[in-house]
Amino acid sequence: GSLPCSDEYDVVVVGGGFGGVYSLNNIRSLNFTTHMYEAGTGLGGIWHWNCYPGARVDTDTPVYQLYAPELYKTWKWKERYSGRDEMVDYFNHIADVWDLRKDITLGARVTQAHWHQDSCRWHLTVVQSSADGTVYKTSVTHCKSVVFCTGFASKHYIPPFFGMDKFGGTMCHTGLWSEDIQLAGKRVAVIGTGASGVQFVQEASPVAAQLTLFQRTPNMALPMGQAVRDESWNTHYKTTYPEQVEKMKTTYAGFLYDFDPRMTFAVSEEERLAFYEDLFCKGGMYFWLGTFADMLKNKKANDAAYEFWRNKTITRIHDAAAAERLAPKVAPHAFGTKRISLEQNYFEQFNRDTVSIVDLNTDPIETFTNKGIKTKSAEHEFDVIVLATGFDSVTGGLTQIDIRGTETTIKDKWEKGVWTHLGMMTAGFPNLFFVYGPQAPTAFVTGPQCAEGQGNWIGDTLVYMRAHGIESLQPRPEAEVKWKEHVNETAEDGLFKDTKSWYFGDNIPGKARESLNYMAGFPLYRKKCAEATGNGYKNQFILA
Ligand code: NA7
Repeated sequence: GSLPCSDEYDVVVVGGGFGGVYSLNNIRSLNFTTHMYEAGTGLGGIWHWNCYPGARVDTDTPVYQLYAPELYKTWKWKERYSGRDEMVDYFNHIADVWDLRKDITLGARVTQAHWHQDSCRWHLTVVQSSADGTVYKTSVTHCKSVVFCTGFASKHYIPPFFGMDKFGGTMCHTGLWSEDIQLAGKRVAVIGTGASGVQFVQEASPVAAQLTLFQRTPNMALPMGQAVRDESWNTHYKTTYPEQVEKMKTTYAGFLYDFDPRMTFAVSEEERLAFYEDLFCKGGMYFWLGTFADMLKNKKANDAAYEFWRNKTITRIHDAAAAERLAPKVAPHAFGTKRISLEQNYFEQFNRDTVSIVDLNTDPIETFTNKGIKTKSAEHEFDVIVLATGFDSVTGGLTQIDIRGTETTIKDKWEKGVWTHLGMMTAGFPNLFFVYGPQAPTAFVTGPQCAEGQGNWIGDTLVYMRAHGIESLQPRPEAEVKWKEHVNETAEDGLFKDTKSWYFGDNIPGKARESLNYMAGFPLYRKKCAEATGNGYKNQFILA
């Protein structure tokens, strides 16, 4: 039976990360009645959940923040790359300045969203639970529009290793970390070498009695170049921040730098190596997204970048066998076509007697045991097994919820591939918006910038609907077909498509292989979003 409606809003926001807090404030300032439900016990989204030791932002300050003057003028950053706890503090700052908490229910997971055509309303089922997971209330909220801000990494992925249930020690996925887990003096296993695995390894290695990394693919990690942000830095950047923000809007990934227009081999070898060196020393993503224009497009240019990276990296690792595993002579895939992680002494950890690597390509996991992990060649004993195995990225946050539109669910509609318009709406699901989702620049732009760019488009669309008495708005199916063509076309241009990665859904068995991101950069994306509203939205949307 269905529960009676307990709350009614113009717009409900689901999820309290960057997308959610920005949209909640924006939508409220546009005079809609609104409310946010967040499954976690605190705000921050990914920064709330990923509390594993070492969790840290890979985009530098002051880029990685929302741009509202009332927020940045009253906040001071501590480091160039913020740690997870600082991000949680920052979200509390946002909630204070914008007075958000009165319109937020924490510990409230939206498990169902069903469209009711007769009333043109979404009926949401909201399940509230306490910190220990005990459900204490299930209720129904009605709203005209809903904005899912569930992020690109809210559904964790645990591979089905044989015998997992046999393990008698502590086992945890990085995205579901519990701060109670002890690592000091323990024998620790880490599976996975994405951003989470790299950060965890470099943090846990110094304290663990023993750490074993189970690696399938080495991470071509770059030196972070961490730095302190002192009082004078904080004062200084604020004097030019508005101009910096304008600059960010013009670059590919929303950074303060962009690809260099020169081609790799258009300069002399000496010049090229000096440029690489400079990028490397700058730290962060410069060597990835601030390098020669053809690095991610031309195989030879890419090989040159890899060679430089490898030469830099192997000098840091004492043991030749370990060096070959972490930075092999033959690159396992084109440099930078999987998400690059930023590291702080990651490679030096493998110089410790207590830290080792198992190469899963030659020594695969056969089974978990009561005491640890048995690979083809050996049996390892552990107290803690850390699963840094990633997420059902980009789509999982939406497909894991029972979202039913006019005809079907999002999960079923996307069974064989994603269909969206502008990566923000999908046909058959009127008045349903999503932020930081599929077929948007999600993995290739900073979270805050995406939250604002998409959040503003959604806010403007809601205002347009209200002003014109529109009860329902959804993309035309033909607009989706065109968007998919455009997304796929832009993904063809470059080396990314030849590498198996979560960018293309390869990490989840059975997931359709296609570009889950819009890879043509945020500036062009903004332009496409603006164009789509032409002729009163009528060219690309069905209005009723
Ligand atoms: P990622 O980047 O998806 O990394 C997951 C890691 O887990 C990756 O190294 C995988 O190896 C590994 N993995 C996944 N399945 C298996 C199996 N079955 N066996 C062995 N190893 C496996 O997730 P993160 O949490 O690190 O980072 C997510 C994003 O957060 C990141 O990209 C940033 O945007 C921030 P593979 O590389 O596929 O061989």
